[in-house]
Amino acid sequence: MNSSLRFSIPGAALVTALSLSGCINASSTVKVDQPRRQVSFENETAGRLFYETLSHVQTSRPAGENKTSVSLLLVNVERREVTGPNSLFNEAIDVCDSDHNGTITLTEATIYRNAFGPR
Ligand SMILES: [Ca+2]
Repeated sequence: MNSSLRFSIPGAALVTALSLSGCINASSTVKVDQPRRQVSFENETAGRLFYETLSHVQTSRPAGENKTSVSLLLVNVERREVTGPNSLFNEAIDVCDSDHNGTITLTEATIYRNAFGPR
């Protein structure tokens, strides 16, 4: 068998597949997360209120998702970014720890629960 013929068969198959499908589609999903930030609580009650509210927020809100699509003539590329649980935790810390001193007081946890907790 001729070596140039052997290498042209996959190329011909690719051209045939592309012409039959009409375009090239590529999609990917990337999970984006970050390290969980350290935080301390004024007391056990503050910690419990924070985690109960965070649990409620996580179950009532769908995971963050960012979708980017690019289409050029015969090429369609789609990329999805899904936010991980540490990102949601850090976001909750940002909201709850209103003075950003790294300690969630009972007052801060109570305000967070009243704003985002179960009704
Ligand atoms: Ca604080």
